[in-house]
Amino acid sequence: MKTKLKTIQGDITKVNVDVIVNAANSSLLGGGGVDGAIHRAGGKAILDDCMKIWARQGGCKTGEAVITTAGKLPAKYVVHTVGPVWNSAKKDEMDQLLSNCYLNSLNLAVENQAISIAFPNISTGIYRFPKTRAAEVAVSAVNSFLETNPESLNEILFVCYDMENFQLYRQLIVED
Ligand code: AR6
Repeated sequence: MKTKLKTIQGDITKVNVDVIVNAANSSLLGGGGVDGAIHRAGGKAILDDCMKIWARQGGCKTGEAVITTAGKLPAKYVVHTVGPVWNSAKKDEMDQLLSNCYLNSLNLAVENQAISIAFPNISTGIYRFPKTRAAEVAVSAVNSFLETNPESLNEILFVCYDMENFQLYRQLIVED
């Protein structure tokens, strides 16, 4: 079955999918924004797993992704990825790193037998990546994943918290 791509507006901690993606920082030890919301709603089990990863590999580099339990969340797993902190002097590098976040998260989800995944708008909050540019990078990364993996997932969701992002994704995505 071909993967369905969807955009919704809301709180990612409430979404019922196998994998919720977290816009984390390289320490993996929590923070504000969606990261704070995921740790609060999922409980201590998520931080415990993050600390184990931290002890093993010293955190997570920008563009890379790691997987933990989802604790009390409806999801099975949380994939923590670290988006780039926007730097307008390095636009191409920014795009590549943000694209890597989406691709590495999707690959990790598939490796863990997930069939559905939800993404927040990585880097568009505290890390200040321009929203239009971030949405274009996100959609193009997901589309390039789907070219080589058209059926490995049932559903990919973009969960937009703010109206501006929701409108942007609505324009970029043609839902079937
Ligand atoms: N559900 C979905 N999206 C959300 C939620 C939520 N509950 N809460 C916020 N957003 P941000 P970043 C949106 O700042 O820019 C943390 O401190 C928000 O509107 O969470 O990647 C980390 O530890 C925005 O569109 O992440 C890092 O230090 C998007 O999520 C740093 O922030 C991302 O905003 C990462 O910054």
